Amino acid sequence: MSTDLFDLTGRRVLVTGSSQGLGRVLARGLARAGAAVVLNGRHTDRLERTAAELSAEGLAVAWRAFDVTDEAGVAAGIAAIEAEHGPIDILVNNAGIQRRAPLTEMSRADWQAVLDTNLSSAFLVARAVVPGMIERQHGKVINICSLMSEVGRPTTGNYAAAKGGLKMLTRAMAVEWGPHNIQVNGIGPGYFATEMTRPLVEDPDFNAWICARTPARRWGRPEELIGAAVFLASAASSFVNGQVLYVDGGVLAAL
Ligand code: GCO
Repeated sequence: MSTDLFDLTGRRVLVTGSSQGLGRVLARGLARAGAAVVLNGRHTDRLERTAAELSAEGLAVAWRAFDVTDEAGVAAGIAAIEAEHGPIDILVNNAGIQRRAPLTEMSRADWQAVLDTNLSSAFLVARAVVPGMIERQHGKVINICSLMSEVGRPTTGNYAAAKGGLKMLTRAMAVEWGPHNIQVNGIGPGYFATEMTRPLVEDPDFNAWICARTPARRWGRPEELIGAAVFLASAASSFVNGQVLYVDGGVLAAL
């Protein structure tokens, strides 16, 4: 099997929400596969620090701070990236937050913040990036969904609604942009130990429950998502469109 299938050399990828967490891991993994990476987040200091760390490894990294929920900020940010660095060939819509609460106690603000960041941002950023991909007649969009695109659990109703919507938005994007040689797919992480899930990892009862519930009997390691990202970002997935690839240790396969 030629490894060229998975080579991202000469491609530019934007990963939203990539100054830390899974986004940072995905950005580093895609850069190690040959891509020129553009980091994104809201906090300039974090972006500078992460860019310096990845650059010190010899990776091709740039960054642009903008809020993925701000329509004007997204348009300006994408225009600046493409003017300064060149066209975006691969978009990874990774930005996401959690605001856990029972639905009957959830504020409208927490509902809206999760829907805006985890769902609407993918629409706003893709709407700014994809016209260029259409013009060039090639591109990749990867939406970071979740096992909560399929199942929920108490206190994550806003998150599950957003990630469920992101699965369907992935399909909607795939059918509209497929004729332009743009493949749009999702990655659905199961339970991974990150900054966002730290409270869960450190909860002995939750930790025990998740490990028992997952056929792999453990939490995922963030770097275990890189293979799926490289696959969906590369020529190896040129006829894959509208799919969500779950990387969950088997949890969705189990009763
Ligand atoms: C939770 C977790 C999950 C995971 C992840 C799974 O509260 O149950 O935050 O939502 O973060 O999204 O893909």
